[in-house]
Amino acid sequence: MTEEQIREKVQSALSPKRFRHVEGVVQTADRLARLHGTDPDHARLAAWLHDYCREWPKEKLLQTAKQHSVNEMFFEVTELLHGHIAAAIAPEEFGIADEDVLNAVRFHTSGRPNMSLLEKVVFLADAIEPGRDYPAIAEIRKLAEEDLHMALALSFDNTIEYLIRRQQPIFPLTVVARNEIWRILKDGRVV
Ligand code: DGI
Ligand code: FE
Ligand code: FE
Repeated sequence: MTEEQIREKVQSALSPKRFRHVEGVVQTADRLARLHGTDPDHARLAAWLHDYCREWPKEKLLQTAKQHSVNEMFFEVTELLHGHIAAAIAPEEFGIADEDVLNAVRFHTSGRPNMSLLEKVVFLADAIEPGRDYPAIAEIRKLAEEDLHMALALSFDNTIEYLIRRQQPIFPLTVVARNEIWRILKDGRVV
């Protein structure tokens, strides 16, 4: 499939508002990939796909997750399933087989420990695309250009704070990922 064909297929699966979000993530992922030295074509591809299943009803997400043997730990917070399902059906529906691209789609909501550079770029692009707005965004946008890990750490903290304020469950892997990034930053280790 060409990028234009992928774009049209994604557009037909989403509301206009969410499709504009996806276009914003594509642009931002492309720019961050160039800035931080990972493949912009892979970043754009993952960005196009990341919310392909975002508007599916919960029952369809759960049923498809079972069919595709998505690890049951991800059933616990259904908000996380849309990335896993998009990654599970992408080889068949879009002809995409690159594992790094699929993992960037899979983990774009929760993050995980040991994320690849591509996973980090897509995760942050989703958080800072031009259509997003929340109190910490200006700082995270600025850091995303200068210090990818600091931007990621603040983005994790921001998500966790938001979930706590709303009395929502926090997915354990997100906490592990958040702790890992802060440890890397405080130890001054380069990854
Ligand atoms: O799909 P998007 O809206 O672009 O953004 P997303 O995939 O990052 O997040 C989807 C939703 O999932 C959003 O409303 C926040 C929520 N979410 C993210 N991490 C967690 C979470 N919800 C719970 N309950 N727990 C989490 O750890
Ligand atoms: Fe999403
Ligand atoms: Fe998104």
